[in-house]
Amino acid sequence: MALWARRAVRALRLWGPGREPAWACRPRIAGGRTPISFSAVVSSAFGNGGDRKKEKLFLQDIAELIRARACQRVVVMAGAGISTASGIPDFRSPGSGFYSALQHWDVPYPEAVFELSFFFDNPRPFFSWAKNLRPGNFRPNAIHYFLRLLHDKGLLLRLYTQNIDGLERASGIPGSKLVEAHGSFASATCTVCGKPSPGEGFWAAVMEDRVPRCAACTGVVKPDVVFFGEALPERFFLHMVDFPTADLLLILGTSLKVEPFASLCEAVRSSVPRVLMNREAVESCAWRPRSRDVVQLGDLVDSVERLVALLGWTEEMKDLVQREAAKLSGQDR
Ligand code: CNA
Repeated sequence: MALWARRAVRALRLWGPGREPAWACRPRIAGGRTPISFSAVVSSAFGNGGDRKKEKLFLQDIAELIRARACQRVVVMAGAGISTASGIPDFRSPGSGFYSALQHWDVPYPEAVFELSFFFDNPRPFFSWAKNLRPGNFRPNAIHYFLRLLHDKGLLLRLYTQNIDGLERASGIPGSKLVEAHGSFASATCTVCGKPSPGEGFWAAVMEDRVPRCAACTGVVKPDVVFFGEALPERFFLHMVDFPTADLLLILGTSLKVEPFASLCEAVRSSVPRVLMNREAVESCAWRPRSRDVVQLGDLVDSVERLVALLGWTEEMKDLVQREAAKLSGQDR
């Protein structure tokens, strides 16, 4: 069997035996450090010498690996936390997250809003949430543009996003580089006859607090976002080749609570550095860390700006953000 296929099979056994116990290696919470040489960084990152389990990696090391093109097949896993700076609440942040705002609705538990059985019974809480997410309502932020810059520099192998706000596309990242694992609001389909519904009619109904209905059969129309229990888009299976061949994994703004997406973070090779940037340490990066994990806690925009500065890309980022903001403003006129 080809090497990539063997790795893909291994990637599917996401909870296979043989991983290091949590106490064997702690996550590396980034902070001040004495810089080490580039060769030491590459060596520690990819195990070309020394006892690599003892080598710590920091954000600066990751920047050096990218600058030296020792990492040029970067896979990104993104969640709602990359869009909060654009003004879109995430789900689980206490106080500001959508799940905290659900007391106005008669919802048995927060996740029910995204379950088909509840949706068929009462689609209004979902559409009330969807209203805010109509295309064009929000703009990409510095995090989206950092990912765009990774693409422009030929470093982005693929961006796997759980987000359905379309801001990755809006930032100029082409569809071929994207896996919108939980679908998007770009299209909608009748839940009864399966007919695609034209966007204008759908959004007109949602904006007027009406449940959108199919013109052909009057069934409820649902945007093509993935509800709990629904199949993920076929493109999701690209992970079987992307993750085993990645040389850096960035995990940005996600609680890693939703499967099967969350377990992808286990699917990169064990020698591949994983960088988690989030407010808090999450899931396996917290309780089953790998020796080459870098955990950068705090506000994501700050963390990304720090990485951009370490990469020496600050001016390029500013230019890109200005150019793209002007383009989007032009489209609004
Ligand atoms: P989540 O469970 O709400 O987790 C978000 C994570 O991001 C949390 O760990 C937060 O602490 C963290 N976070 C939020 N803002 C920041 C910030 N500024 N800096 C650093 N960390 C931050 O959301 P997930 O994406 O993990 O859950 C998957 C769900 C959420 C998917 O099915 C999405 O469709 C769904 N969702 C998407 C959007 C969107 O498209 N923008 C918005 C809300 C929910």
